[in-house]
Amino acid sequence: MTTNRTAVVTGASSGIGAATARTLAAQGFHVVVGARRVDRLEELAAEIGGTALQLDVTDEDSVAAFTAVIPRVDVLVNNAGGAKGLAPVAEADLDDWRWMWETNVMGTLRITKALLPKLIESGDGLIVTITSVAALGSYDNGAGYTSAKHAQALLHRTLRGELLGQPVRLTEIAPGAVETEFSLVRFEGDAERAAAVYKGIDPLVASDIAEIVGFVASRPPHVNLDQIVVKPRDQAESGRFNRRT
Ligand code: 8X3
Repeated sequence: MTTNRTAVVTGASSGIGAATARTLAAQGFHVVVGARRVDRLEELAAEIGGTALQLDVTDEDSVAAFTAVIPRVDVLVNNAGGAKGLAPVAEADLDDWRWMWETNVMGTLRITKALLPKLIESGDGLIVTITSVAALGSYDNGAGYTSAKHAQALLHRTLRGELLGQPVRLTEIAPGAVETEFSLVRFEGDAERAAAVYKGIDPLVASDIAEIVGFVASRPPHVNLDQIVVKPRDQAESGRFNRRT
């Protein structure tokens, strides 16, 4: 691994994570990409001249092995996360809730906690956490996801105060509908149901979010973009869309 400025991107095998890795590499960062699907990661790392490392943010040992071999971290992008299911609280699937809390909340905590000393040591660290508009409000049938995203966001926002005086910036990006594998995962591979989420709207795409991360990462050290909320023009809030039929 090089001694260049290094960015670590979690959940980097597809979607926002992969697009962000490409953007940061184009800005001159050595990018370490982590995810469970190593085959996809290796292709991406070869394309951008980065480093692919297997990572399961829900697994302590995996996080320890991942973080131990990264000598330097200037930018951390907490992107790993996601939703499972869409059910009223009265019918909540506890395993789905556990998965969402483990991935979004505990995953962000594990990685951030482990890499914090290196981010501080860099002298100009940046933590970008990809939350969601689901971190800003509630919607029916979405409590497993909205509650996890709120908790992840509060973890991130709390660090903003706790790290005051340290050379680390913190940016939360809260996207609305971005057409990625997000809905395919939420609906356990049901492609038709996933496609319906974006039907009749012009959703954001992964590179829209990656460009924002690139903008944030290229600001001078004294500029902290605290929170960026980004939605398609066709979306006013979670679940409220202008759909053309
Ligand atoms: C997902 C945001 O608006 O697609 O994080 O539910 S939305």
